[in-house]
Amino acid sequence: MSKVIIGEKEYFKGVKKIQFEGRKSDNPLAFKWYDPKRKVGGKSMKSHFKFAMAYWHTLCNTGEDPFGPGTKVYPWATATDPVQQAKDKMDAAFEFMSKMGLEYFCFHDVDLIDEGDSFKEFGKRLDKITDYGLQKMKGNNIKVLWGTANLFSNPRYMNGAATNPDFNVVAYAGAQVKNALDATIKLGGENYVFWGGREGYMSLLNTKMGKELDNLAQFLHMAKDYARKRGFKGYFFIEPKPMEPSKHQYDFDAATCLNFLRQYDLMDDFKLNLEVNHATLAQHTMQHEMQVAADANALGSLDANRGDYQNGWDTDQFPVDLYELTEMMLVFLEVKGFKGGGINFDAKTRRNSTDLEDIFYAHIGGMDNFARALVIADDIMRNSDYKKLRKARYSTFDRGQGKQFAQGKLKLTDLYKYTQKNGEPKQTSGRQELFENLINQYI
Ligand code: XUL
Ligand code: CO
Repeated sequence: MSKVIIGEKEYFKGVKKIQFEGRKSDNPLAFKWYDPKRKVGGKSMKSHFKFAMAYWHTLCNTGEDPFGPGTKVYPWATATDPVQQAKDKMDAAFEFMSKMGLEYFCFHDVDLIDEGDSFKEFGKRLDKITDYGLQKMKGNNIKVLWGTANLFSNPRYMNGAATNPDFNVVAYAGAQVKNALDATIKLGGENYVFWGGREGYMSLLNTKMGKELDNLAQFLHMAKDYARKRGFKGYFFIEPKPMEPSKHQYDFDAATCLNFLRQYDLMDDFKLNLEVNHATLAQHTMQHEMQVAADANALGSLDANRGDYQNGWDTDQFPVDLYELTEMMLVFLEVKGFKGGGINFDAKTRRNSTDLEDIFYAHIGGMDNFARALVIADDIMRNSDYKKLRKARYSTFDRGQGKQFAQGKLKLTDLYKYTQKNGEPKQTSGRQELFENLINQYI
């Protein structure tokens, strides 16, 4: 994709299409590492990653926090007519993506257009903005990585959406999901996400957890059946997060989500959309979450960001830590990528980053860091002893009784007999520091 898509107004006037200029360039508006066509492990960087813009952070979030209002003045948010405002925002979105070389975006229904004051009005508005979206998508490569419904901001969802104790709210949420699925399908969306915003509890004293989980599963089955009937072929993703806004979120982490999907027979259609900052909130590393998902054939997609290492909050900052990203890319390459998804920058510029260019710097940094980490991880996989060292650690399972154990051919009494002969095992180092050094060596 080379075309820049400008609507009636150009919003990012000082910025041309971001080009790959290599690591010697000191142009802050150029890629140093992300070269979309460069092949890594036989596949272009562009197709490895499928980078996506998050509509909500990039175009809607003005930087408000609990201590003060937004600081960012967006020129696409000035029209008083909500449909015009949504079209301006979409023009800005397409201009931004085309200048960045981002071929995907992700959205919540309410990001596309303000919902107005009735369910019917919201439906009509969604129809209009998705008509406009279809028009904007014609003749270029910009696609929808996933759509979703915001079932957590409106006060009606304060006690949850699909897990609300009141059927009337559950039904409203279902109706909203129907429209969001329709919008996603209409725009050719490749996947659909359920992040359980307020699906959890604040106090167990007023909560029937089992009933709420049964209802959630029922709800997801209904949504999946509806979309499949409409011909939707993509995956559904659920997005683990342990807390915030609820004290306890039902989709706590990857393992909890997988248990839920297995219990309610949803594994075939649902994969996971993992987010770095959610992993760290659950006191896991992101690579841990990725491995858990991948081992269950459920690594669907990533929401890229980072938290704050000191206070642990869900700060949704852009990724910068190359060492951490390299560890993630080692898992990514080993499991051969995602099931249907890509890398969505669920990240926002800081409240005091108020220039429009800051949004470009943020995404350039994120894409460059992923690209560099991918190159390093590929180098480690192909040229270092990394795989050999790990294989050697488990080599006792490749022969003799170890092999028979792995094949399920031994009984507990066989282990008893073996140990009577073998005695105390020889001490074997885990050599963690040796493994850790490999990453710095290849950076
Ligand atoms: C919230 C979060 C959401 C989901 C989509 O922490 O990550 O933006 O990704 O609803
Ligand atoms: Co997210």
